[in-house]
Order: sequence, then C-alpha cells, then structure tokens
Amino acid sequence: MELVIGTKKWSTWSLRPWLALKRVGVPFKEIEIELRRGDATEADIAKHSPSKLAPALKDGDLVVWDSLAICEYLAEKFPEAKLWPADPELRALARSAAAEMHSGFSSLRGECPMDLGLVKKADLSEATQKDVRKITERWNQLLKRSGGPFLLGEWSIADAFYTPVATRFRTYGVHLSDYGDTGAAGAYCERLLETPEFLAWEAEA
Ligand SMILES: N[C@@H](CCC(=O)N[C@@H](CS)C(=O)NCC(=O)O)C(=O)O
Repeated sequence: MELVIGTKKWSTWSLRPWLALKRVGVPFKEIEIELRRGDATEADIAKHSPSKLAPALKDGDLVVWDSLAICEYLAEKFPEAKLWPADPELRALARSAAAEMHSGFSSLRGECPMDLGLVKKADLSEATQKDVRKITERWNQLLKRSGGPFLLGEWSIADAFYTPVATRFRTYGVHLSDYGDTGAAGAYCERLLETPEFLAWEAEA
C-alpha cells in the first residue's frame, strides 16, 4: 500500500489516516508532496488521486481518497486492528465524533492551522472560542461515557481525527481550563500528543 500525504508539519488531513495505518502495523510506502505551491501541488497530487488533494491511499489499482474514507477502508480491511470500538454504542459515538470533526469546527481550522514548527499565542475570535468550548464539552462528555483513556476507550479513528486538534491547542497556547474543562479534556489532549505514532510523525515533520 502507498499513502500519498501532504507536507507533514501542515497536513492535518494526512496525519489522520497515517496514524490509523501505523496502528494497523502493516508496512506501507509514503509519498510526501509539498503543499502550498498552488497548481504545482495540484498537478503532483493529481498523478496519484482524482481528488487532487492529499491524502490518498493506493492499494493495488484501487485509489481511496478523503481521510475519513481511507480510515473506514482500513477498518474494514484490517478488522483485527480494531480501529473502531467493538461496542456498537461506543462505535456509533466514535463515528459521530470523527464525522463532527470532519465536517465542522471550521473557524478553529481556518484561524489556527496546524503548524508543527510554530508556537504562537493567538487571540481567538468569538467563533473559534465557541469551537474550542464545544470540543472541550464533547471530549469531557465522551471520556466520561467511555472511561478513557482515549475518547471512546481504546485508541480509535476518533482519536486520529482529534490529534491534529490537539496540536493546534498546543501551538496556539489554548488552555482548555479557560473553556470549561475540569481536567479530563486537557489530560486527553496531552495523551494524544504522547502516542508513539504521533511522536514518530512529529519527528519526521
Ligand atoms: N476532506 C479532505 C480534505 C483534503 C485536503 O484539503 N487536503 C489538503 C492538504 S491538508 C490539500 O491537499 N491541499 C492542496 C494544497 O495545499 O495545495 C480529506 O479529508 O482528505
């Protein structure tokens, strides 16, 4: 298998399936394409994927694009890796959380882009503060339900989707205690940034 990814320090979308593939544990080839070069980036990604966006997974002559679709493909192809929780209710909640991240929190995403080489105190807009409050509430709610240590118990695709969020909080000096956290969400945020898989990505970024 080959995973086409964007520049590691910036590409939140690429980080998610990369973490999932590392959890699966099968060898894969990585094709890193430099982002933010306009048409040149698009042309380079188009050699691999019809979406012209990173990430894309190549498995034989099959190309799967979009981070969530790639994670779902991996979960089906490697059921023993347990990329979603085994319990149907926890699995439904994990899918809800991943989908909510995939389609939402646009203010946070726009205002606080992932940049693993940056530390910067940011004055967050009202809309982004609202996103942070909602994420804090969601993390606390789900951690309480599952008992942790990850969002829905054992590490799952939902955690892959929130790892880039944790890097944004670290980069922009966002303290979850200022947004209603009583401790669990902040500890979870740190836990996401301490997994061996994320540390390996960061070391290569
Ligand atoms: N919803 C897509 C989004 C993919 C996406 O926007 N990828 C960005 C990189 S993170 C990209 O390829 N941008 C092209 C560029 O920077 O020129 C997914 O989840 O895979």
